[in-house]
Amino acid sequence: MSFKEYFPQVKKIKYEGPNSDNPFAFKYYDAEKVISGKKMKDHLRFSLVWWHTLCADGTDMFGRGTMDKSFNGKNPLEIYKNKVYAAFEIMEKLGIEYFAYHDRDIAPEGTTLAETNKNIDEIVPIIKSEMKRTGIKCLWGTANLFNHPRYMHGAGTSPFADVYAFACAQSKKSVETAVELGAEGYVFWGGREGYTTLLNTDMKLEQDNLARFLKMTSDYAIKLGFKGGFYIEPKPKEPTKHQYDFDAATVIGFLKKYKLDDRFTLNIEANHATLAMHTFQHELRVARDNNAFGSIDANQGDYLLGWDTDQFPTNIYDTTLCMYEVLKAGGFKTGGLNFDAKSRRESHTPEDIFLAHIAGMDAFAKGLLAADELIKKGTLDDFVAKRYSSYTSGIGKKIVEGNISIEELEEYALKMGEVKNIPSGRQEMLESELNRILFK
Ligand code: XUL
Ligand code: CO
Repeated sequence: MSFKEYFPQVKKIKYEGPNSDNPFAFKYYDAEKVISGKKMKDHLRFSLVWWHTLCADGTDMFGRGTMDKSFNGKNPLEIYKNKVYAAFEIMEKLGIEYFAYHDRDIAPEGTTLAETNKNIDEIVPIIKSEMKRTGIKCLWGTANLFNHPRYMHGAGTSPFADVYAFACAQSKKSVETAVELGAEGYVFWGGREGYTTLLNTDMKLEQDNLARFLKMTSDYAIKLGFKGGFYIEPKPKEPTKHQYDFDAATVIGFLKKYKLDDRFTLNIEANHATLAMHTFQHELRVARDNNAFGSIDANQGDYLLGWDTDQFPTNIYDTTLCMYEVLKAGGFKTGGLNFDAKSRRESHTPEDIFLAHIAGMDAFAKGLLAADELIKKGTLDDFVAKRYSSYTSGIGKKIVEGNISIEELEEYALKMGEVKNIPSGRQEMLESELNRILFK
C-alpha cells in the first residue's frame, strides 16, 4: 500500500458469488477462475482509466465539479503525485492489473512544452516505482491533442503547420513516456481530427497529413523499441461534427488507402459505436473480420442521449456479445477492457469509484461466462453454418470459389423458375436461447 491510504473505508474487494448482498464484493468476477483454459483476469484484462477516475470531477456543460480529485495536494505537482498513489490504491483494491492514460492526465501542463515535459519527468518515476511495487502494468498511453486551445482546429489535421509541428513534438514525448512505462499499446483517438464545416476545409490535405502524422509517430515508437499494439479509436462525432475516424469500416478504409493497415488495429469503444448508429458488436465484428481487432474501451452510452456519456458498462447483453466477439477473435493479445467510463456526476462519493468498477467488472465477467457457454453449446455457430450451407456444394460452392460466370448464373436461374424453400431466420428463437443462457 502507498504511504498514505486515500480510501480507508474501502477494503480489498473479494469475490463472494451471485448470492452475496455485499455491494463491495464481486458477484461474477472471480479473477483466478479458469474458463476454457484461461483465468478470468487474463480473458478480461481490465484497465483503469486515468482521465476519468483520477481527473474528471463531474463538471458538465451546465455545472461545475461535484467531486474533489485533488487528493489533498496543495499545488499542481503535488496533486498529480497524489493521483498516482490514489490510482494504485484503487487498482490494488479492485484487483485491476492495467491502466491507461493521456500524457496530460498524469502531469500538469506548464507554460511551455519544455516545462510540461519536465513535469512529466517528475511523475513518471513515481508511476514506475508503483508499477514495480504492485506488478500493475500499462495497457496503453496516448497524447491529449484536443484540450488545449491551440488544437481548436485539430492537431494532426490542423490547417496550420505550426500547430501540426507542436502536435508532433508533443506526441514524440508522449511516445517516449509510453515506452518508458512499458506500455503494451499506444492509442490514437482523433480528438479534433475532423471538421465543423466543409466551407473552410481541405479534407484531402487534412487526411493526408493525418496519415503522415500516424506514420511519423509510430515510426518513432518502433525506433525506440516499442513492440506493442498501435490502435486507432473510431468515433463519428463529438467534439467535431464529423470525425475522420468515423467508425471501424471508415478507419479500415483509411488505413488501407495509406498502407498503414499492417501496423494499426482498432480500439473499439462501445459508446462510440452507438454514436455511429452501430451496435457495439457490429464494430467488433467489422474489426474481427478484417484482422483489425486490437483493444476495447469498455463503457456504454444512453440510447436516449445523443452524446458520449461514458457510463460504466452494465448491460449484460452488450457485454456478452462483446465477449463473444473477443473469444471468436482469439482473445486479447496486447489489448484489454479499458474502462473509459466515469461514475455519474451525481454518484460523487469516493465509494462510487469502487462501486462503478465493481458493476463494470461483474457485467463483463457475466458476459464472459455467457459467451463461453454460447460458443461451447455451438447454437449460433451451428445455426449460421446451416443458414449458409448452400454455399458449400453445387452452385453455391462455385460462387464462393469464383468458378462461375454471370451468364451461367442466368442460365441456372432461368431453369430454376422460382426460388423454393427459403428458410426462416429464427431471430426470436435465437434471442430466446441467449436469454436462457443469461438468466437460468
Ligand atoms: C473520447 C475518448 C478518449 C480516448 C483516448 O471520446 O474515448 O478518451 O479513449 O483519447
Ligand atoms: Co475512449
